[in-house]
Parts: sequence; C-alpha cells; structure tokens
Amino acid sequence: MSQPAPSTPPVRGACPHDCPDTCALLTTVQDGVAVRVQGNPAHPMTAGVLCAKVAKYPERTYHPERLLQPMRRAGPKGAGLFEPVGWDEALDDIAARLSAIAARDPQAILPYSYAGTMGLVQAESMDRRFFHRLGASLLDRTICSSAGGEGLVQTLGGKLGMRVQHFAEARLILIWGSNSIGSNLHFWRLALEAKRNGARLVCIDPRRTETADKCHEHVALLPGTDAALAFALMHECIVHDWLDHDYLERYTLGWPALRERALQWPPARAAAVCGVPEAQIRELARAYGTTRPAAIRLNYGMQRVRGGGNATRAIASLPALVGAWRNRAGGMLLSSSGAFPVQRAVLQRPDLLAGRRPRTLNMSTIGDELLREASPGFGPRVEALVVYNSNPVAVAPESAKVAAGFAREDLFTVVLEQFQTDTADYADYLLPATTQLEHWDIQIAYGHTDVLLNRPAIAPLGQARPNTAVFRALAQRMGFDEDCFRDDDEALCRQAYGPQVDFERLLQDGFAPLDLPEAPFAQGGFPTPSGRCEFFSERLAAQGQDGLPDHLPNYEVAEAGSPYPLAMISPPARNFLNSTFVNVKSLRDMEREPLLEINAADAAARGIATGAVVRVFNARGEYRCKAEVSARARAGVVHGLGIWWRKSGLDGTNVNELTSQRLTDLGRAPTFYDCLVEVAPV
Ligand SMILES: Nc1nc2c(c(=O)[nH]1)N[C@H]1C(S)=C(S)[C@@H](COP(=O)(O)OP(=O)(O)OC[C@H]3O[C@@H](n4cnc5c(=O)[nH]c(N)nc54)[C@H](O)[C@@H]3O)O[C@H]1N2
Ligand SMILES: Nc1nc2c(c(=O)[nH]1)N[C@H]1C(S)=C(S)[C@@H](COP(=O)(O)OP(=O)(O)OC[C@H]3O[C@@H](n4cnc5c(=O)[nH]c(N)nc54)[C@H](O)[C@@H]3O)O[C@H]1N2
Ligand code: SF4
Ligand SMILES: [Mo]
Repeated sequence: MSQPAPSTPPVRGACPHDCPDTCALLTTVQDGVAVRVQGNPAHPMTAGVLCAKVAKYPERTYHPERLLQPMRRAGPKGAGLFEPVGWDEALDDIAARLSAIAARDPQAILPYSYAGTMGLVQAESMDRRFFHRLGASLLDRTICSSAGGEGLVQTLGGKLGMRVQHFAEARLILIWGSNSIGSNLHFWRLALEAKRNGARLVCIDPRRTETADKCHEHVALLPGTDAALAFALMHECIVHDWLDHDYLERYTLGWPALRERALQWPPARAAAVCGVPEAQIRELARAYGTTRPAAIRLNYGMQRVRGGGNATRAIASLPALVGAWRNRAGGMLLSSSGAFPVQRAVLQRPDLLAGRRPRTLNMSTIGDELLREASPGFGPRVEALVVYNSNPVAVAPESAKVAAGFAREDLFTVVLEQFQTDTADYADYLLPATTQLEHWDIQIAYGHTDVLLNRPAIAPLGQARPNTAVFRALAQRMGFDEDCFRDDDEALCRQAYGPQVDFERLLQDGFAPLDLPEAPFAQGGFPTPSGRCEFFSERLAAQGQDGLPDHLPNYEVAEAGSPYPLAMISPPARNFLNSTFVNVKSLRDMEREPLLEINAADAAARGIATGAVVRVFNARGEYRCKAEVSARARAGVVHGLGIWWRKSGLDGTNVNELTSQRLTDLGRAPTFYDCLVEVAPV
C-alpha cells in the first residue's frame, strides 16, 4: 500500500506513557488528521522504533469510544449511564460543589492521579496548583515505584544509576525483576547489542517471560525472595574474595555490618528460600564476582512485595561490593528519574498552601480511605474525588473495596478521561481529555536521561480539553486569582526545567540530553548524607528501622495446609500499558482475554486444562478467567497478566479483586505480588 506524501513535516512529540523508554515520536498529519505515529530515528534511544502499542496511536486517538463531550451521571452510581452537558454548566456545577465542601473543610476533597501521562504539564502542574490553593488533601503517589525508590534513596542517595546506553558494553547483565522485551523494549535492544558482543544475559524472574527465553540463564525464584538471593551473592563474593576492597574502604558505609549479615546467607539457605537450585546461585555468584563490567537492570517487578524496599537496598549494594561502578558499563539502573532537574516548586506551587498542612492519603489504600468515617485521627470523610490520569477502580489493590468506595452515594466524583474506563463508570461528571497528540507537554524519563518536548500535532478532538485547561477554568470559577493560574501550557513547558534545559533546542529537535557524568559513582560521590554508598542507613535507623537491608519474607507465604497455596503475580501484559490500551481492538486481540497462567503440575492436581474457566480466590474475593497451562509458570506460582478492565472480565472483576492493601516495608507502596490464592475449575 503506498502512503500519500505528507503535506507538512511530521510533528515532533514524545510518548507520554508510564514506560521507562519515553520515546521520541514523529506524527504525520494530513488535512488535520494524524495518519501515522513513528519513532524518531534522530533520537538515539528511540532509534526510529516504537512498541506495538504506540505504533497504533491513531487507532487509539480516533477510537470510536473516545470521550468527546462533557457528561453528567444519568443513572445509578457506577452504572456508567450519562447524559451530555455543556462545559460551562459542568464546570459551574463542579466549582459550586467543591466550594461548598471546601467551606466546611477542603481536606474532604481528594485529587487522585497517577502516570496515565508522565508529562509534567498534564500530570503535575496546574492540577497541583489548584489543589494546593484549595487546601485539599494531599495524595501520596505510591502505587508503582515508591518502595524501590525509597530503597535507592537510602542506599545510593537518589533515583540514579548507570547511563542506559552503556549497558551495550557490559560483559554480564542481570535482568532482574524486569520483562524487558515487554516493558522496556529499547533497553532490550542495548542488551542484545551486548549479547552480540559476547555478554552473558541472566534473567531473574519467577515467570519464564519472553525475555527469560532469550537470556542465557533464567533464575526462576519465588516471588519476594530477591533479597535472599542478593545476600547469597554477597556471601559468595566474600568467601571467594571477589570484593573490591579499595572501593569498599573509600566509598561505602557500613561494610563490616553488612558483611556479617551476608555471611548468614550461604547459597544453600538462599536456595531453600528462593526455591532454586543451589548450584545455580553459586554459578550466578561466580559470574557476578568475576566478570567486568557487570551491570544490573533492575525493574519494579521485584519490589511489589512486603520486603520490596529492603530487597532493592540489598541489590543496590551489590555493585559497590565488587567495584562494578568503576566502569561506565558496570553498576545498576532501576530508575534514572532523579537525574532530571525538574523545578517542581515552580510547576506545582506548594507555597499556595500558605501555611496550611493538609493530611496526606495514600493512593494505594484508596479502598480503605473512601470507606473510612470521619474521626479525629483521620479528619473528614472523603466527600469529593477528582480523578485524572488514572484508573483506580481497575488498578488499585483489593478492588471490591475500591469499587464499594466509589459507589458511595454521598461521594461526588469528577473523572477526566479519554475513555469510559471502570473508574469513569462511577463519575458524577465525566470530562473528555485530550491525548498527547492534542496538547503540549514536556517529559521526564525513568529509563534514560533525555528531556523530550511534545508539541500538539492535531487540534483537540470534539470538545476534549487538556487537564490543565480544566483546572485553570475551575480556578477561575472559584476565585483563585493568582497569576500562576493564567500560565498557558507552553509557558508551563518552559517553567518545568527553567534555564537548566535549552528550550530552543527542544523546540528544534524535540529532545535534549542531560549533561551527566559517564560513570556516576566511579569515584563514589553518592548523594547520600555520608557521600558514600550506604549499606547502613542512619536515616532508617533513626526512624527505628533496621539500618541494614534484610530479607523480609512475604506477608503471604504458603505453608502446609494453607487454604491458599499458590503465589499469584500479576505483571504487565506486553500489549497493554497498565490498564491503558485494553480497549484498543488490535492490541486486545493480541492479548486475547484475561488468562491465568498455571504450571502443568499445579493444573493437573486441580483437574484444570487450558481453556477451562477457573475460579481464582482467596479471603478477599474471587475472580473468574480462563486457565492457560503454561511452561511460563513455575510450580507454586500463577500469573494473571494485566491489567484488564474489570468490565472486560467474565464476572466483572480483575486480578485486583484478590490483591491486598497491605503496604511495603519502605515507601508505603502496594504489595500486588505478595498474594496467595487457590484456583479451582468452575
Ligand atoms: N508493555 C508494557 N510496558 C510497561 C507496562 C505495561 O503494563 N505494559 N507498565 C509500565 C510500568 S507502570 C512500569 S512501573 C514499568 C515497570 O514495570 P514492571 O512491573 O517492572 O514490569 P516488567 O518489566 O514487566 O517486570 C516485572 C517482572 O517482574 C517479575 N516479578 C514479579 N514478582 C517478582 C519478584 O518477586 N522478583 C523478581 N525478581 N521478579 C518478579 C514479573 O514476572 C515480571 O516479568 O513498566 C512499564 N512498561
Ligand atoms: N495487579 C496489579 N495491579 C497493578 C500493577 C500490577 O503490576 N499488578 N501495576 C501497578 C502500577 S506499576 C501502576 S503504575 C498502576 C498504574 O495505574 P494508572 O496510573 O491508573 O494507569 P492506567 O491504568 O494506565 O490508567 C491511566 C489512565 O489515564 C488516562 N489518561 C492518559 N492520558 C491522560 C490525560 O492526558 N488526561 C487524562 N485526564 N487522562 C489521561 C488513560 O486513558 C488511562 O485510563 O497500576 C498498578 N496496578
Ligand atoms: S510505551 Fe514505551 S516503548 Fe512504547 S512508544 Fe511509549 S515509550 Fe516507547
Ligand atoms: Mo508503574
């Protein structure tokens, strides 16, 4: 098929999705219509390639179910029945309702947002100004990365690590808690380059992912046992003296104490905890202890359990033991987001709180927060919720409680969305949002270190508006007359980094690399209080916590006679991005339907065959889907790849019906993969 010649040059943009890769986009527009979205070949990390999801962006943008006009609830709560309403009428009523609640106590209003877009402008600028000025409850945004993030901060001093491009030069890469082919495709390209140059790739993941298939070695440990594995690697490095004593001496803190703890973890002990062969641990330790440069690509999959923060601390300690940081292709990377000099105080204006100190509610326990009564310790009941860039009814844990909270008749809920998600079904007002092709934004990234600018390629579809426009309009109606409520989106893009990033270069190229050292910790320089890699954290000790990392077993560990003997993890599906794209037909067709992967032995013991409808259940609830007997699952672990919309499930639920609201050791994060279930044929 030949494509007609484009009438104008492609528009430079940036992928806004919650993905480490933050690709540079080129959108071809014909007669005001975006006909093609491609990767920008000039951007080194993107290298002209997009994942299947965003290569289909026109299909998502012009989807027949795009929300194109404001709507008001016209049925029972949660039924998803709406009638059209004009923008002015909707905004007037929302402003009046919020003002009335704020007159009693603005903390009864709660914003709820996450990374549906990671754009700094549409995700954390005018919205934050609005809620700060209002004095609404603050939201603790913990749902994804805060356990691992806190682990990094305590150990390395920030969300910092190797420059991703240097992975291509490593001789050994541990891909740890990451399905890179599915969720970090552009890193995988670098890993393959290393592999072609002779590097050994090891995947550490309970699931035999497509990434594990392509690595030399797969360590299929039980969920939540990563710290035990890390300690055994340390143990072997100590007893075989694969240590970099000079690095330990100069650039670390707490080595004698960590050494003592690690010596309690001979490989045999870790093998029993992790459920993997002892010989495999010994071999991995030898490879890690003796290969230079050795690099670890850690991802967030391993920190969604009780001990996720401690496990991150233990793993982040490894490169310092062996001096891997000395080489630019050695060390580790979990997140690079701490390298971005975002001017958050300028964008978000916390000074608008003017001395008020609203309470903070945790987004990961939204089910409980919505169901809680007013009390002196808690403050007022949540009376109004404004949701944007997130689909909590599908993605938050223990969703029966989340849905019950959203179903409260006395809760006033406003949802800004592109589609009628599970959460949108519960809205009192559902406001149509623009997509990245229709608005300005400027990005941060967590898997590379380039700033990207997104210019709108097309006009907003229908009556859709950017999030910023909605909060600006509400601010005006509520009498917030500070100048900052008049900044337009391009001005907000300029404010995001201020003089620290050359905006003219962004306008011209669409991206600009940050100026960073090649090997960040080659000579120490950790941004911790001591300036060293902190095996021992005084800050944690001062909070009454263990100053050293430790292995904290999962809250839910199968024991003999347990009614729920299987560990369920629910990692990302390759063709969805969290719950985004579930409604894009070509992508949904690839993922087929909600499935539970189960090992042949576990399936046989329960009389389950591929294609059978099964009940997956625990004390929190029950979820029905089809079983897939699969070699991707090890014995004792089942996988519900996600995150499907509840309404696309067989019984109107999804895996989060089964996950719990218990929080991690550090960072107050959810424990999605610390979840025992039983499975039975229906
Ligand atoms: N295609 C696609 N890409 C995505 C996403 C998506 O939904 N789809 N989600 C995005 C988001 S929000 C994030 S936060 C990032 C990163 O999101 P992550 O959650 O890190 O996603 P993955 O890279 O898929 O890695 C998770 C891997 O960890 C494994 N795992 C589960 N439990 C454990 C454990 O206890 N230990 C170890 N070692 N491994 C475990 C899972 O089997 C899975 O293969 O990816 C982003 N990219
Ligand atoms: N069981 C289980 N649950 C999980 C996870 C898991 O691995 N297992 N992963 C967790 C993780 S890592 C994360 S990050 C969370 C993700 O949870 P969320 O951040 O809620 O992510 P999405 O489900 O992708 O929902 C984002 C929504 O934002 C909307 N959106 C996108 N851009 C815009 C915009 O510009 N304006 C507005 N108004 N809306 C927009 C999209 O249409 C989409 O519906 O889920 C968590 N939940
Ligand atoms: S979702 Fe990730 S891989 Fe896909 S285009 Fe966006 S940034 Fe790139
Ligand atoms: Mo995430």
